[in-house]
Amino acid sequence: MKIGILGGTFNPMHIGHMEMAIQAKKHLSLDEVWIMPCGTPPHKEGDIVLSRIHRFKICELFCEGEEGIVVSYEEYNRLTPNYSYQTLAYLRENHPHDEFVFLIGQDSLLYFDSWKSPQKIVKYATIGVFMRNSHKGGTTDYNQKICLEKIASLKEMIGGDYILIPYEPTDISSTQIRAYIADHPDPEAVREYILKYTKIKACDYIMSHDLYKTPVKYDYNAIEKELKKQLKPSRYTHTLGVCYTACALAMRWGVSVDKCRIAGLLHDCAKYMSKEELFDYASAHDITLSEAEKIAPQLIHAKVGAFMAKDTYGITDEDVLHAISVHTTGCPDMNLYDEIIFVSDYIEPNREPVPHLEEIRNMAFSDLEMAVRMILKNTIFYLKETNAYIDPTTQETLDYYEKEQ
Ligand code: DGI
Ligand code: FE
Ligand code: FE
Repeated sequence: MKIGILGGTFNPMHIGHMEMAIQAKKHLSLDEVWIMPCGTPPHKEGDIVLSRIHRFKICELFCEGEEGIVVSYEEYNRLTPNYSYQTLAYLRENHPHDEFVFLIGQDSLLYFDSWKSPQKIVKYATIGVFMRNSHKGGTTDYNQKICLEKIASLKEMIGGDYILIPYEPTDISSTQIRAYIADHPDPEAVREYILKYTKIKACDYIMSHDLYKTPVKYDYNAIEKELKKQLKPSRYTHTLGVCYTACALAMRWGVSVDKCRIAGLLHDCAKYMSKEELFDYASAHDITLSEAEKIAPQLIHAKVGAFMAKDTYGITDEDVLHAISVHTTGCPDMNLYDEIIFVSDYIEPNREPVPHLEEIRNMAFSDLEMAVRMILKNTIFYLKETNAYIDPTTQETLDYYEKEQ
């Protein structure tokens, strides 16, 4: 096979990368192009470099449905930055019957001789150079001239085969995307912007995992102190348990630890109120209660809790508030934050043992949706056993998660 190698940090991948891959494949009649994100990029001060899990996943979502353009995991497990000649040596050894074209940009060509061991690189692969068509930095003729001159001098110095790939560069960079997200708090604006330069699934992934956002810092000490005053000691202990379990799940599932930490802390912040107080609070603040909440008032603390989180504790993050408001019954199609708080509430270490608890705890770290489903099944079973009223939302949530599996 003839394979093009397009390496980089892909932080994140965008349409510019994809267009290069497609153009190289077409122009050089390649069988495949391997998008090859590095495992550990060289350190650059001030850059948010995503965990490799996210960078590779975004590339995967990008390459879905693109024939012959695949994500290569050759570098995934590298824990230190490595040089291109090392990667190519490795590829040469492990794929002796394939032919490789190492794809680089025009700018990289111009200082190619300052790379580490360029003479080895050209021994292992043909060099495919993306040459800009009439864009920044001069006309096609000019670009071609400087590329050809450089190639002639490289050939003399280190030998090798070089092919030019004319292409129209897209005016976007990963740096621009990261900066835009960090600077714009409005999710709609961010979504509209990212969609221009990614594909919808990759965009959804970036949005739902809050990637590249500047983290909001909360005053955890002050909030913990206040909760400790308000809640019974056992409820406060449970609260801390939910908080740290939610943090662990945030780490496992790659979402904001801060959001899970604050939602975990505040999820039961209204739990100190009696039924009467919950009704009074709801009516005083125009919080509409469902029929189910009127029948089973212990459900109200979720909605009232979300209101208090905003009103008393000053939390404005919609993900956090939503996760609190649905933490008791769940709701169909919960997002990752909702699911993490819902599950943490059930599995935190101080919980009284219930059937299947160990299995659910295990499952939360391997299949979060399955854990949600198991909890709902348990809860409904327990409510039926005790002849308690079942909130239709709890049932609808279970139905949804059973269909999803
Ligand atoms: O607040 P926590 O005790 O930490 O836990 P939670 O917010 O899940 O609320 C617990 C209570 O809510 C628990 O006794 C089960 C109950 N619950 C959950 N779904 C339903 C429900 N109660 C009724 N009656 N109907 C439901 O659908
Ligand atoms: Fe609760
Ligand atoms: Fe709770």
